[in-house]
Amino acid sequence: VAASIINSDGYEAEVVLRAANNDISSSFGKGADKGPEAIRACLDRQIEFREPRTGIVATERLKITWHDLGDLNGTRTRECLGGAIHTVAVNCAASIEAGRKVFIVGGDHSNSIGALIGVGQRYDPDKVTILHIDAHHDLRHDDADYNDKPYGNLAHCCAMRPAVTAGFHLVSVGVRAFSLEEDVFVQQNRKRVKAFRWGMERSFMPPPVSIIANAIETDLVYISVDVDGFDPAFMPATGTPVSGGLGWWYGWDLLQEVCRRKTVVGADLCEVAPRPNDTLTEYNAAQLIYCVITWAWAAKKR
Ligand SMILES: [Mn+2]
Repeated sequence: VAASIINSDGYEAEVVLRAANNDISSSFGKGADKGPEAIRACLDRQIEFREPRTGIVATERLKITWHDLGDLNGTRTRECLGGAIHTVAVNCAASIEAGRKVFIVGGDHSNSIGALIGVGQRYDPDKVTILHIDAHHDLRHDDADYNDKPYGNLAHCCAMRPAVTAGFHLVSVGVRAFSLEEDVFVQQNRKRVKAFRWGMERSFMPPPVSIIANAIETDLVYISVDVDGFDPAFMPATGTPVSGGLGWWYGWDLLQEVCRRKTVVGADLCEVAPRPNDTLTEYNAAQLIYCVITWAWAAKKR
């Protein structure tokens, strides 16, 4: 049997990759519910075991399992979305309680709502900062302004708002498409929300990653990656692409710096919507997941 990064069938696992197959509330391009399966194939067959920057082989240090939550779409009603979020929350809290590291593999970004409910049951939200890479703030109150069939405050465009309301700190990076309402929310919540927006002035250059890492004031960090935060050159297969996002190696630098400095309590990566004859996005997503596992958890295991 060929070796896979998924090297445990569960019982003794230290890291749980949890497949959250839902795409109920995405607002434009569909297909994020097929993301986990495509990412899994890359983890099984394509990603190198040796992380190139540290030389660490995470699978030699950690037992990593895959837990598929099954089809979470149901009949794609708001009730189903609430159920999906609840399922993610319960499973996330149980894994943390059992001492496991959780990495949610989405699915649309509403999965973060569930994951952070689960994290908030184990950790004081005031002691946790969400490092949020995304083209969008995801701070809408609800999706009624653009959605014909509103999913209310559970939609993927609201992914970060309940967490801020619950008391988590938020550092958003790469934001470059947002509503007036979200802008006002950021201004009104400056104590909890810091935004590093991309391209808001002429000849924009991204800040050194140390500036962003310095903006994280807590030791505990939860990482949420919406792949549309990266430039679509690297992450083309996603429902709401926006040009001019994080560069590939810049994203590595940022994630590596934060993983090195901080204690990562959990993570998610969402919004991979695979498309035919193109594996770049799921491959890059799988690579980022494996990098975070290596830098945040394997590198610190002794
Ligand atoms: Mn998002």
